Amino acid sequence: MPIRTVYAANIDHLQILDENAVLDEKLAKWPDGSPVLKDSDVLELYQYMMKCRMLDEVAFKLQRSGRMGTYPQNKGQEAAAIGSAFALERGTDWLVPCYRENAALWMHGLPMHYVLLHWMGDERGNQIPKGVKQTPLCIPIGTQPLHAVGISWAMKMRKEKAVACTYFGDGATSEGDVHEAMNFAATFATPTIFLCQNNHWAISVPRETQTASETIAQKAIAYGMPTMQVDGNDLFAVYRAVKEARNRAVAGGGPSFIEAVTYRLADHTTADDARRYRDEKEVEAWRGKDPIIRLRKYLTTRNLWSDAQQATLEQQGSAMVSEVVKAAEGITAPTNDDIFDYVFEKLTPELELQKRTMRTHSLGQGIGAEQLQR
Ligand SMILES: Cc1ncc(C[n+]2csc(CCOP(=O)(O)OP(=O)(O)O)c2C)c(N)n1
Ligand SMILES: [Mg+2]
Repeated sequence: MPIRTVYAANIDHLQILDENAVLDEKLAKWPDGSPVLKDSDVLELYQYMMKCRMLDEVAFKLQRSGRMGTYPQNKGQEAAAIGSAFALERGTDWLVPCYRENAALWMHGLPMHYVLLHWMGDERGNQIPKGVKQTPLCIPIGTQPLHAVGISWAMKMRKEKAVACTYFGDGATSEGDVHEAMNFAATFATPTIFLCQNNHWAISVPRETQTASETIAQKAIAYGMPTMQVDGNDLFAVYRAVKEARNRAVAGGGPSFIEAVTYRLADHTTADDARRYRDEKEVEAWRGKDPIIRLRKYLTTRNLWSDAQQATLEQQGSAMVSEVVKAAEGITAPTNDDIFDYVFEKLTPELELQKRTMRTHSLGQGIGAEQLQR
């Protein structure tokens, strides 16, 4: 009996707008001939990306001047965030993020200062307003894909035409949770989009050390879901891939995996100094693939964007950023009650006493069992 191949696979890589801002005219159209992204869309999305970058730079300075705890810059990954967010339905689909896709959250209705509040250590930044379909920033690496699968499974049971898109990094794919999430999603055909932002680094661990796989996308093959790699710095490619994944999911086709190949242009967070472990030449090469520069070049070549428009955008952006910072820093101080009010529906007698006295008997402040009974 000859040996048979029982399974063979390949991973497609999609790029539509290349590093030199040259558009693949064929891939930039849907099969019916309509554009994947209209000029007006590209203009709008470019402005979103610029504003995100401007707020990112200011957030960095807030940390450096002691006005914020830690901050992970999104710099370089704006196309992956905005391209995917634009392919999802605001108010219908769920975003289940990590912490490097701020622009997607803002586009789907999160007030921009909430992200700053989060990193300033104010829990109110995590109180997602009603109607905004997203979960708070998730710091425990790789845990949020499980939440996305749970949400999308519920949506499937309720026969809602919606998806949950979860964002995570290359490093997260070494966590068991991500694999359990993928296995469950594919087996139960949940409408989930797994969007891996492969930015080449997990703090100081390079992609090559993270996994022996050639691509991250191929891991999803094992779970039995459609998977592909896209140029994550190419707005068109990210948008197209996520749109296709969404269409498939709402038609009952189950989950998809998308590896967006991008690069973290800044340090891991403000608590990191990437010069200690990565080569400046590598960073320089990726600066040349910056999604914002690429898109501006594209728009300029098509006479859709001018230096004057850029100057106006920068002025508007900087006014907007000041307002966002003002909203975060101007928030009233939390009250003592906030410590108690959001965990239990009804406080236990002991917590009730602590709330009333702002003391805990375990610290020997004279509040004992007899007071608890009153
Ligand atoms: C469960 C868990 N383990 C470790 C950490 C510490 N940690 C924070 S970020 C990070 C690297 C994450 O890398 P990646 O998933 O590629 O995301 P990126 O920061 O590159 O966007 C690690 C290990 C954590 N937050 N959670
Ligand atoms: Mg990473």
